[in-house]
Amino acid sequence: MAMPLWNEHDESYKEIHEIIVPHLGHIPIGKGDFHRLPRDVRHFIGHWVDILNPRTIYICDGSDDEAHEIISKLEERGTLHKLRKYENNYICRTDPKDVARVESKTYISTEDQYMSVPHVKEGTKGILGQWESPEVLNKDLEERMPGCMTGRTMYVIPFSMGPVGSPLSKIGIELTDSSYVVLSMRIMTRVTSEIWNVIRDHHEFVKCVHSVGCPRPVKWKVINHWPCNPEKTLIAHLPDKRMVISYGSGYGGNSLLGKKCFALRIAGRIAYDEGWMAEHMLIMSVTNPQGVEKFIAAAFPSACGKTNMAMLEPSLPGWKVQVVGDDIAWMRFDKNGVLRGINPERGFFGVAPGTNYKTNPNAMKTLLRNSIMTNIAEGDDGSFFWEGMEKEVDPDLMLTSWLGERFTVKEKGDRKAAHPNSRFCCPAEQCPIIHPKWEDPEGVPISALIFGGRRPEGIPVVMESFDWKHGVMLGASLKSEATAAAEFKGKVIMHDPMAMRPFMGYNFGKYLQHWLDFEDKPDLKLPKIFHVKWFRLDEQGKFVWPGFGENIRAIDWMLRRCDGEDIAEPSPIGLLPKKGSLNLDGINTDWNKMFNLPKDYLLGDIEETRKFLQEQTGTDLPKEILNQLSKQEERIKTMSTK
Ligand code: OXD
Ligand code: MN
Repeated sequence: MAMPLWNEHDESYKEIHEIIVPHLGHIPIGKGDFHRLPRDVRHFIGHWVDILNPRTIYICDGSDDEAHEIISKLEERGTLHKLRKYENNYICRTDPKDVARVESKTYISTEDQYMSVPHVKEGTKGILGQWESPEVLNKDLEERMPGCMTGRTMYVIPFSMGPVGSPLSKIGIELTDSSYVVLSMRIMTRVTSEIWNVIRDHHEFVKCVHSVGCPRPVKWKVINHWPCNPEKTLIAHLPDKRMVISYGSGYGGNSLLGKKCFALRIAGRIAYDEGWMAEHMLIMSVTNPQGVEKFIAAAFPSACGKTNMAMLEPSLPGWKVQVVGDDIAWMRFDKNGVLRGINPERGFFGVAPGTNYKTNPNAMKTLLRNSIMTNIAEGDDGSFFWEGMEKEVDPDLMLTSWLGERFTVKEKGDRKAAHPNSRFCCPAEQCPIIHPKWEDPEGVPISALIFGGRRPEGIPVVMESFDWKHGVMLGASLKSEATAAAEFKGKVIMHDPMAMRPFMGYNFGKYLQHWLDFEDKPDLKLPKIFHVKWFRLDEQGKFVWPGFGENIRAIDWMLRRCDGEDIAEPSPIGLLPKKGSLNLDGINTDWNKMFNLPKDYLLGDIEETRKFLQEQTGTDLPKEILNQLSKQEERIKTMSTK
C-alpha cells in the first residue's frame, strides 16, 4: 500500500512554520501559540495541515470568551440563532440531509479484519460493525481529505473524556473545520489548555480528524448555512492507531468525535486491551427512604429513554435519584474488586422529542441556559418546541418548524415541528439533580447493571439474571425498535446486543468473551445483572407498566435484591419478583400481564436469537453464550403452556 494518509513519519514531519500553503504562503495561526504545544501534538497538527490545507489554525482553550467569539460569528452568518426566551440558548438547523448518525458509512479498520468484526456466517451481512481494509480506507480518504479544509479555519480542540487528570479518563484532540463542533464539544467534553500538560505527562492522546467536506469555494448550494457532503460521508476508526477520521457530516455522533467514535468505539478497544469496560450505559444513584445510596449503570439502545431514566423523579415518597451520566459509562474494577464508573462526557446530547415536564422535568430545567438545540422548532416568543410539549405550551403559539414551515401548536396535526432526532446539547452541571460526585476522579461504585430495550412483547417488566454468565447472555439477546438516532425508518424490532450494535469498535465475539472473563477473576465483586422492559404491551396494545417516575418501584426491587432480600423466585428465563414483592401501592397494574411468560413466544425468541448470534458472530461466539441459550431453551421447554 502507498504510505497511508494517517501515518506520521519523522521524515515528513513539518513544523508549522515550514508548511507553505499554495497562494497563501505560511499558514497563519488565528489563535493560540502553536510552538508551546507538546511535540507530538505539533507533529499531528503539522501532518494534517499539510494534507487538509486550511486557511488558518485556531487552537481552542475552551474559555467563555472563545465561545462568545465563535457564537457571534455564527449568528452573523445565520448558522445559529438566539432563543430569546432564555439565557445563552441557541437554535441551529442543519441541511435536512444531515440529521443523524450514518451507520452505513461507519467503518472500523485494522490490518486483521477479525480484530474489528466477527467471522460472520457466509452470506450474512454483518451488523455488528463494518470492517474496511487499511488499503481501501486509505484510497477512500485520499479521495476526500487532501485540500478538504481549503478556505476554512482548522480548529484544534484539546479535550478530556472524564475529569481532567483522573486515572479513568482519556485525552483526545479533535481537528475540525466546523465551529458548531467546537461549540458542542466544549459542552460535551472538557476542553481546556490544561490538556497540553496532561499530554506532556502521559503522552497518549486519541487523534480525531473531522471535516465537513466542503472546501471553499463550495461547488454546490450550502443549505441552512450548514456545510456538509452527505454523498461522501465516511466515519472511519483506526483502533490500533487510536484514531478517528470523519468526513462529510456535521451532525452529532458523526462529528462530535469524543462521543460515540472515541468514548465507545475506540475506548471499547482500549478497554479490551487494558481490562476495563466502555459501555452505552447511563449511571445514576438511587437513595432509599432510609438514606442508603446505591449506584446503577443501565444499557438501553439509542432513543429508548436512558436520559429519562437517569433523571427520573421517583413517584414513591422518600426516594431520591441523582444523575452521573445519561449515555456512556467507563467502568473498571478497583484494587478492592469494586466496579467503579465514570461518565466520560460533560454534557447531555439528548433526543428532544418526547422530553417534557412530565417525562423529564429535570432535563427541561437543565435546558434553560447555555444550550444548543439542533433541528427543533422555535416559538414566536423565542422558545424551543418539539413533539411532546403540546400540552405544556399555549396552543396558539406560532411555530417555525425545523423545515421552516409556519403553523400554530393546535394547527400542527401530524406534521413534525421538530425532526424526530432533533437534539438538545446542554451542560450536565446545570441539571438540578446532578450528583455531587459526578466528576469524582475515582468514579462511583456500581452495584447493579441493567439491560433493557423498547420491544412490545413477551419479556417481564423486571427480572434478575441467575448469575453473571446468564446476565451476559441476556444482554447479548437485547432487542429494540429501530430509532431515528440513525438512518432507520419505521419501527422494526432490531437486535441490539448489549445496546452496543452501532458502537462496536472490535470483534463482538471477543467483546462477549471479555465480559464473561470477569467471572473468572475471583477477587472481583461482580454487580448483579438485571433485565427490564418498561414498554411491555398487552393484547389491546396498552402499556402494562406505567414507566417514568414509577420505574422506581422496579429499581427498589432490584436494589433490595442487591442487599440479598429473599424476594425473587426462579422462572425458566431468570429470577422474577415473588408475587407481592414489588411495591405497587397506589398504581393500577395487573401482575399477570407484567410477568406472564408466553411459552411459544419465548421459544421462538430464543431460537431466533441463537440464529442471529450464530450468523453474526460465527466461530467467535463464546461457547458459554450458546450454552446459556441452550439451558434457557431447555428450561422454557419444560414450562406448562398455561
Ligand atoms: C446517542 C445515540 O446519540 O445513541 O446517544 O444515538
Ligand atoms: Mn446513545
